[in-house]
Amino acid sequence: MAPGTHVVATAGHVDHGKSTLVRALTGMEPDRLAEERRRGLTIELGYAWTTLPSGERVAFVDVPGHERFLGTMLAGVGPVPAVMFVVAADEGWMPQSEEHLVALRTLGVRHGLLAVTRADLADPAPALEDARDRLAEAGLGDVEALPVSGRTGEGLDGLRAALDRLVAALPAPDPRAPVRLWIDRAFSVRGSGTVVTGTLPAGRVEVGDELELDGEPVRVRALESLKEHVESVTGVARVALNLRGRIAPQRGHALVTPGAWTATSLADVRVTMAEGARGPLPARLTAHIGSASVPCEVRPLGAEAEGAAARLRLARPLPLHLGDALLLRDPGRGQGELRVLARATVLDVRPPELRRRGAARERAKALADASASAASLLRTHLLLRDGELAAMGCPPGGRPVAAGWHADPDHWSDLSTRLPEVVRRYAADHPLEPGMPVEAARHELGLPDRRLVTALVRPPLTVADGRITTTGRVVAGTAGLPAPVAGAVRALLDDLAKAPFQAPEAGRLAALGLGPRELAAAVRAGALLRVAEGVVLAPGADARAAALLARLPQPFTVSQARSALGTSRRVAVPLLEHLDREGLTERVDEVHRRST
Ligand SMILES: Nc1nc2c(ncn2[C@@H]2O[C@H](COP(=O)(O)OP(=O)(O)OP(=O)(O)O)[C@@H](O)[C@H]2O)c(=O)[nH]1
Ligand SMILES: [Mg+2]
Repeated sequence: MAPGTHVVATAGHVDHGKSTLVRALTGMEPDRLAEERRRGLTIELGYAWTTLPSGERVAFVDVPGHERFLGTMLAGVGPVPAVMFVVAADEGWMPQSEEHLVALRTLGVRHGLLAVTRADLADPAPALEDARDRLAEAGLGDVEALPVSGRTGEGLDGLRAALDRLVAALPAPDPRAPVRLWIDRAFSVRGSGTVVTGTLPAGRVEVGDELELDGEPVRVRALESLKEHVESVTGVARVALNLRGRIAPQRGHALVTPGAWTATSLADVRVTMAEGARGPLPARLTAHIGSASVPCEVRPLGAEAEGAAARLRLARPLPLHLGDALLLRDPGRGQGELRVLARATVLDVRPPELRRRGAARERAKALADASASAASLLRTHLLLRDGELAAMGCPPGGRPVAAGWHADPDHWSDLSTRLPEVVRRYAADHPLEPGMPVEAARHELGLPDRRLVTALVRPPLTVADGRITTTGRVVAGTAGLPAPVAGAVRALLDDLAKAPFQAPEAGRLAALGLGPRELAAAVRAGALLRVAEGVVLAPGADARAAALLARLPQPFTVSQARSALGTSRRVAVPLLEHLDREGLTERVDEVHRRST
């Protein structure tokens, strides 16, 4: 395999020797500004690279340690998968060491090594042991820890070998992943136009590619990685792109594969407080992801006891996927206070509106079990297209129900029981028409695409000439019944449409003139479902009940089933027995059943 390139960010307290070490490893100057050299302080992100003994190449993003530049530090570390954590032997662990570590932990950085610099000034052992323990505790694992001196060169060969082991252990990013390149520098070059640089975390960019910047198309005219012209580059890599397009790129904006991300300023998230931070969160914060830092408002959705679901409103839209982690920082806090407050894990990038009373709490409950998956998204959105799921970062797992549409299984089974009812009611209301127009059924079921309706059609329903016809008697329903019976059954079905499991009481049946003989005829015609003597429901009520029961914690009791279905024991007991016979539920013991 050809040698690859890797990107490693530095981290650590101000003046602990990050830039000196990068300079000693690469022979390149990470502090390019005159002011930086004059003050001996990193202000802007620095970039330098070298070839390791194995032939692998590693680029460093050198970050500032000064507390005033935490935002810049986060922009540098944001898109980078690994870190070289620097602690000075003569000073040991310091406040910005801590702050940087909390930030790395919050961003989910899991790979790194520890360089204890300035080992020529003091015994490195105490600082090394202390820092190694802290890194392990922060989720970086049992990192390699090496004493080095950027001044004397001591330990540098060992550090190069350790860097080789670090990059060899990094997971290989997917070259087919959609591109999201967070811009960390943007400038104009006379004669070539706009150039942006950034760390490409995954995916592939090629000369000629069309990407998007804030919704505007841009064309990649030329490409460089580590100052060499290339035709294409795959992540992880430092890249410079020469762009054509009507754009004014800035740090914190991202170049993305068109259609592969959801640009949103509203996201539902799970908030995890940073180590050492205490809630409640202030309402106004700064969200960091990649090289972006965006003011935001956080609205907790549930009571605190119900977990940490929140709605994030960003001051400008960002291209996001489910599972993305945003770091929330309090821009208002002063010196010595913990400013990195929390991690916000994205759970929905198209959150539903919360209009009704109690909607926020309900949403919080739903988000408590949510994960970054297509199944979880479908529970909220019910129906989504392939492309929508991909743009939300959750490629569909299962098969589409129709023409690129994916459905929540419960919703789909609910629709498939509702369609025959809808068709039957239409036939009753329009006795002279040859069937229900597909478009009318689409409208009635509130579906976004007619192809979903045709996918729901099962025998005895069929589609012909844009209409759903009811071929057999089973759905023909009331059509074959004497008019008074048909009318009475329709009245029952109307009741049942409102409360599907509240079987009509004997008094109601008698008032409608439905005696045992009339009921038997209606059941034979498929217009009613007989559950037990004198207990009738609408056809399909059994499948609908089974779908609802499948959502209960398993196994369940009669009384749990009864309250889930909103009915009485008079109906629940025979209905469950009916479901047992149909194989939709089964008995576990004397009192429990489960869904099959
Ligand atoms: N004796 C000695 N001095 C060092 C060593 N590494 C860095 N220094 C000195 O420590 C000071 C700070 O070094 P930098 O490399 O600028 O530190 P930094 O971590 O990049 O600082 P910021 O970027 O501002 O956070 C400089 O005066 C360096 O010369 C070392 O290994 N030994
Ligand atoms: Mg520096």
